[in-house]
Amino acid sequence: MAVLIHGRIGESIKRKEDGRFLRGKGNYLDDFVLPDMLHMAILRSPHAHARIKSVDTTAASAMPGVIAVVTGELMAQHKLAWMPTLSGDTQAVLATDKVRFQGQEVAAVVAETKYQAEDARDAIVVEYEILPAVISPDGAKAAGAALIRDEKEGQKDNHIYHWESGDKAKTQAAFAKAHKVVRLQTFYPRCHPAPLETCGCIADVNGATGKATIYMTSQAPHAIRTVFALVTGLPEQQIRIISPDIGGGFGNKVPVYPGYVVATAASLLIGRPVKWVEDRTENLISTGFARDFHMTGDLAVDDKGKMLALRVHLDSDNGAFFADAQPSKFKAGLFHIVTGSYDIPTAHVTADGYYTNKAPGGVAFRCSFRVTEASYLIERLVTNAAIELGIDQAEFRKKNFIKPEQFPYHSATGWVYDSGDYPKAMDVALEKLGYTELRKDVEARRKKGEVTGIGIASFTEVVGAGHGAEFDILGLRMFDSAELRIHPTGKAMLRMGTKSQGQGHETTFAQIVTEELGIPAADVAVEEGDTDTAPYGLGTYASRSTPVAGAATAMVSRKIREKARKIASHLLEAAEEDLEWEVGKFYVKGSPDRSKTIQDIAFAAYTNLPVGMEAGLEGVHYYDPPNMTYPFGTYAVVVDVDKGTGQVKVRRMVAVDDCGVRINPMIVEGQIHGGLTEGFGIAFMELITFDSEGNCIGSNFMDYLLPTAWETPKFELGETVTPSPHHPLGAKGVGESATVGSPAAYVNAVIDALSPYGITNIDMPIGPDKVWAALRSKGVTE
Ligand code: MCN
Ligand code: CUN
Repeated sequence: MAVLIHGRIGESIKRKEDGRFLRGKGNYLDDFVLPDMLHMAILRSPHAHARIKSVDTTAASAMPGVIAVVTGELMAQHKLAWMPTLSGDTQAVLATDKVRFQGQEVAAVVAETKYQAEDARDAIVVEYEILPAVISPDGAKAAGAALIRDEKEGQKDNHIYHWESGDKAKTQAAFAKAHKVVRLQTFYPRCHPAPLETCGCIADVNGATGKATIYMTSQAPHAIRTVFALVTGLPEQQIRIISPDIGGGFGNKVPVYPGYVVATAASLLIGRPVKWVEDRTENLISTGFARDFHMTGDLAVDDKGKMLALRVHLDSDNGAFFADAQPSKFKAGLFHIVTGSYDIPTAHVTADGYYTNKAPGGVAFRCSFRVTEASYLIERLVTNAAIELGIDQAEFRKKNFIKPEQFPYHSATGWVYDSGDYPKAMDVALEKLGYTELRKDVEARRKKGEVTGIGIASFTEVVGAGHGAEFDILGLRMFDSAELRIHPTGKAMLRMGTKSQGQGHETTFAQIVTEELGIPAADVAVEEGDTDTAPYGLGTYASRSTPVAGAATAMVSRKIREKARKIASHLLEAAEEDLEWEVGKFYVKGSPDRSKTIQDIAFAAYTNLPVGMEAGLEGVHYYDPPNMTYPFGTYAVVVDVDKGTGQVKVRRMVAVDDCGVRINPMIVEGQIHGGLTEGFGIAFMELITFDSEGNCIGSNFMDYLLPTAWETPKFELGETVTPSPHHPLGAKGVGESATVGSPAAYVNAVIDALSPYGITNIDMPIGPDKVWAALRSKGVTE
């Protein structure tokens, strides 16, 4: 009889980590207090662009409790005034020559208490000569624009990169034959991941042993260890990065920030631990932002409504330093996915990156390396095209979807989609929504003068980088790892190269071990984030943990199962070939009573081994996936617009996701709820913008509006399951899907509602002011 083993794949078991989180017993960075610890505060530039004439630290140095005042000049003496970025550019650690964005790090104070450090910081006197600020790619291109990176040899303008993908000639030829070309010019504005916990570190360099232990809010501790070793010259075994519990990352905690470098240098020089924790404004104005893509898309369609070709140009606003985190081959990230869910025969994409006087970054915020922008553009363009062609949005999509039998599908930009069933996900969504009836209802309401509409987005994502040959960060191949040790009593310890920030890894990865070995999930401890103990991995972002480290966990479990079979054969005195595996035990074929559980076998691995066999039951696996995984879904939104105020109300939001096999359905739904909320925030509320002098507007939660349960609509979820053919469990990543797919659905609904008035675009966030102005511009009043 099969025994029920708690926590297998598909079971919505409660999150193991929540016991400590719900009791306020998590261990976040700021909870750590080390003996003799000092505190650091950073002085930031009030100007977006200015030459530094002088930095006077005399008064600050004399303030109570101050141990050191660190300037760019001091860092330069140690060759640490500049550091490399993830994109192979350089970034100032502390400014020496100029400041290039508001909030840039200029100097730091290390003192006995945080308050003393902050008071002394305010006593540093910096003399600036203000320069004109560049705040957009258009500004960066303009004749006579201020040269931002004048310190870079050979840099004569503000252009960073040009990048192309697809087939230009073939695309041009297809456009020449088109029945109709629909154009959408749209801006995906700068927004910010804004995790509840801001970024920070405690650097503890031990003067006696030379070992640097750095507690850090990092999504990728191993990669950071290697980068630190390369930048500082410290031997890598002497560097230990510990990422404790993380209070949300959303991509914000991937980059290396100047504060980490300064705190580490300060600890090294002073010989005491140094803690640095950002406040909210510092987080919003200086750390990894997201998007800021200005996009133009042209879609060529034939007279039967079939898509013929796609042409896209984008200008990317990268801020003052090119610090976008993306695989080094892909300058505009994975924007290649811009043909989305559609069988478009040919496409051509061009991208140009520009320096501006804004904070650097660019990859953050549940984005899978710019898939978000690509998905937004194609889904907006497809709805606009349907409206312009007079075809139903859903029908136009169905007519052009990649068909289930076309997988593995080779996209026009050279990518191979692993699996998908787009029509099915759409059908489930339309059914749930009651689409046919709703469309009639929309028509009826419009006749009564109401402004209402339905928006659809049928997104395709690409997540789970590597494989390592194509995907790397600074040359480090994007594989990932799992190390599993089974203790004599049958309990287990699983360690991985990834790092949860709230995604529930301690639960879901234990469930993979349960599925593969039959050890109950409660008996499997999962540990991540300590580079002294965890196997090497590239970390958690791009929804890669399940596709890569999850696969590694399955593989290492299977390796261990093979050794377990040998031990079972010894214990049962039966040939290995005569043993059958059933989750949790081996039994002799035909005699199910003659069996040994995984716990019996684990004990034997330390007490009663076959002659000549190595003791123990453990292993490690480094998994380099053969391909990415391509989760997808259809989101549908119904909105009502108040003509008088421009207020948009989301009446319905249906989200059907397909992420292959779901390990823990409840956690997956939690991920989707979070993503739909963030997508809602981006579509309607959140904006990091700048005035003409480069002052950041959106530097606090009064101006940068995060949605709460009050604003967000009720989410109605659905699912389909199309396994990934190359993942050992058939799972695809899901952590970013809802943030990627939902903004276009929300905006499409608004555009559909406004389409009778000839309105084709409003840039996010769609506040009532913009809707009101758009309606008034078309002569619509109350
Ligand atoms: N999962 C599952 N079945 C699947 C896919 C995933 O049960 N088929 C589970 C996983 O096992 C994991 C969770 O869902 O517990 C998310 O898995 P995955 O899609 O692999 O994504 P990652 O774990 O790599 O998380 C990264 C992703 C990213 S890139 C951002 S940004 C983001 C996101 O996750 N940041 C988050 N979700 C977040 N959720 C929280 N609470 N906090 C963040 O900072
Ligand atoms: Cu781009 S945000 Mo997530 O990949 O950490």
